[in-house]
Amino acid sequence: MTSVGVLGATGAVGQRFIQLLDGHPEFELSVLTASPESAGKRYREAAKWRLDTPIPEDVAEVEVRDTDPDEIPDDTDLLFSALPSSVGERVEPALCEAGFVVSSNSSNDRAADDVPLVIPEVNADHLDLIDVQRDERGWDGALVKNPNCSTITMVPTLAALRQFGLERVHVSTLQAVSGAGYSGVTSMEIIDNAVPHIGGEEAKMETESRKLLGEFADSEVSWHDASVSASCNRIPTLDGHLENVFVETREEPTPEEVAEAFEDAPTLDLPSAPNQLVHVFEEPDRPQPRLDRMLGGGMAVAAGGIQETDTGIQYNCLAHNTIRGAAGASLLNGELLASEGWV
Ligand code: 11C
Repeated sequence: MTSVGVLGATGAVGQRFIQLLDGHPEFELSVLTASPESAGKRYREAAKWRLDTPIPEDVAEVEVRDTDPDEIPDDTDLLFSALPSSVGERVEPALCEAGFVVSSNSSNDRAADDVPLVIPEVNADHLDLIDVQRDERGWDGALVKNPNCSTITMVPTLAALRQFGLERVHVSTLQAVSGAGYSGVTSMEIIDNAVPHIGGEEAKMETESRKLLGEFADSEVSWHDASVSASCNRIPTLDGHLENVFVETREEPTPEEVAEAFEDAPTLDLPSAPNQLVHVFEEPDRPQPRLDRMLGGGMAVAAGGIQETDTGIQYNCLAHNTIRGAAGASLLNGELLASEGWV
């Protein structure tokens, strides 16, 4: 078994990590960290547990530690990070320098030239940037990132459309409240409302998508030159980000060819990878968050409403934002790191 830890274990994404690691066939949870206020408490006291499964018994009594490299046992093979980015930008590089491999969901450093930003089914080859990281930063450890949840929802579909020559992407999102974390929009406080702006989210979708879709060669990633513009909206859904995507391509695929490309999106033989990466619905009013977010255990992407427009193709896509879009994404990157021998 690979010995793993969770940094920032008490928050919305941290709790998902604990849930997804329970009974994992390859990973054994050995250390939990959180903010200094939680350090020293039992996990069941420190975490205000909000998920629909109980806290795993063997985790409930674990003592939460401070997020400091000295607090992490040397024999921890892999650390998952759900730290706030303001903490992650300081702590994660220090942990990598101390020799730990970190698979992080935090938004810090995602755009850095030597940090692999990875969706395993889309750009697993970008992991080789770790060699650059180790050469240039002198780290024994490594830092790998997964993208933002709204980006993960869309990019598997865009990757499937690369064969038609991606030129321009416009996306408008309808994002669940859980994306704001437990300290942000905590419940349905925005019922009977919608918020037409999510700070920084629009820019992240634009940059992260182009990095993920970029080619890796000669020790660097050349970002894809498609233009991506995003409008991000918060709606009163608990979990699951729904997105309306408009794509312009050099070739003119039919909706049937687009559906086929989605259904043929590659999958991987990793414990948390779904059997089918993109599920295509023929019903025009699907996918919907409440009905479809748990496809593939919450690790699949759903698409529907595929149609031609005057300028290209339009469709809707959906993914579970705290599973495929966050903790599950980091977990899958951890499984990829293990399967490729980086841990
Ligand atoms: C939201 N996507 O729904 C955000 C949360 O960059 O990982 C995740 C932010 C990130 O508000």
